[in-house]
Amino acid sequence: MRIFSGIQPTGNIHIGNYSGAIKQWIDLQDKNECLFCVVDLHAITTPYDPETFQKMCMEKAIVYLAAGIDPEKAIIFLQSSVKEHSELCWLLNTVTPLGELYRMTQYKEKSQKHKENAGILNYPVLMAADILLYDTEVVPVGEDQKQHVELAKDIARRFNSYFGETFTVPKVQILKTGARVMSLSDPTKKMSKSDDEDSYISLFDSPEKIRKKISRAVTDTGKEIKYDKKNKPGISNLLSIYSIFSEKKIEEIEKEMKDKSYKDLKDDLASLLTEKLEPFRRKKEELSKREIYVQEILKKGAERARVMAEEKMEEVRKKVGLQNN
Ligand code: AQP
Repeated sequence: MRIFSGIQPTGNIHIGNYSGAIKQWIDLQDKNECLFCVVDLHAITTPYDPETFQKMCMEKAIVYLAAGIDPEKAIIFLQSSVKEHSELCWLLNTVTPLGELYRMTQYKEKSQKHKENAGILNYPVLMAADILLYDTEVVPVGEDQKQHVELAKDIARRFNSYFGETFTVPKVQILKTGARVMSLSDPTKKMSKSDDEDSYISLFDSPEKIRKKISRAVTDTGKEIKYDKKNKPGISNLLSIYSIFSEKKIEEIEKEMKDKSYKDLKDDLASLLTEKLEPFRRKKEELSKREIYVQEILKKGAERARVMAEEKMEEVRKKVGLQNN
């Protein structure tokens, strides 16, 4: 199967990005044709620093590698190095009703949080272009991106009906566990890298930071360690994170924690995360010293993606009556 997914280069990759997206990518890369992209064009829709932006993009490529994406198996590249993403986005804009963009949850949230711009509104059209450009069959993402992939499917269907069969209609793939990790400071909101640092655990946090952040995580009234999202959102989130990283069922963890306190749960979780995230931190440190190697991976990845994208765009231009030169 052809797989496409991406992460924005701004902010620190957190355990939510890992469990919602990257963990799936690692499982998929062995048996599928995978394209994993650092979506830099998406990231510039919200405030960022142009001076450090290239460094951030490079860092995210390192994160992919450190987390276990194998460049021999998957294509890793920067979105902006394949110009066809932007070109296709423009064409898809012409078949996307504005009303559908205004109802996107992420648009509503981001346009409240930041100064509104057309890029925030058109974010999902660019995402549709990323996906459709490669005739992607499966898009592995976290729960929050489901709505955007559904829109990409609608855009593909609409385009196909106007101009004739052109795009593969993709499927979204969301894991049952870890698709929506919640914020440590407000467990009713999803963990997000653009929020306060205490609200998320980065994949590369030091053991001290992990312990500090987990010890400060918001919990609930009562004493019982029980998964109950409605009445115990804080404890439920900690149990979910525990389950993701221990690969144990929540019921099993509840049993183990039966006579323990919230503090015991936090201590155990901090130790578990420290142990599981340690290899990522070590690999990242190692790769940070090999910048040329990482640049070469991105260059090769872009070359491979470009061949696929150019071929598809030729077909698309022909379909919409534009010139191919
Ligand atoms: N809390 C989460 N739980 C599970 N999956 C998540 N993802 C994001 N947050 C969670 C998944 O991570 C992938 C990459 O996300 P992104 O960087 O493209 O943007 P995002 O979804 O907007 O992620 P953030 O962390 O909230 O970033 P900011 O704060 O920059 O907007 C996606 O597959 C997403 O589902």
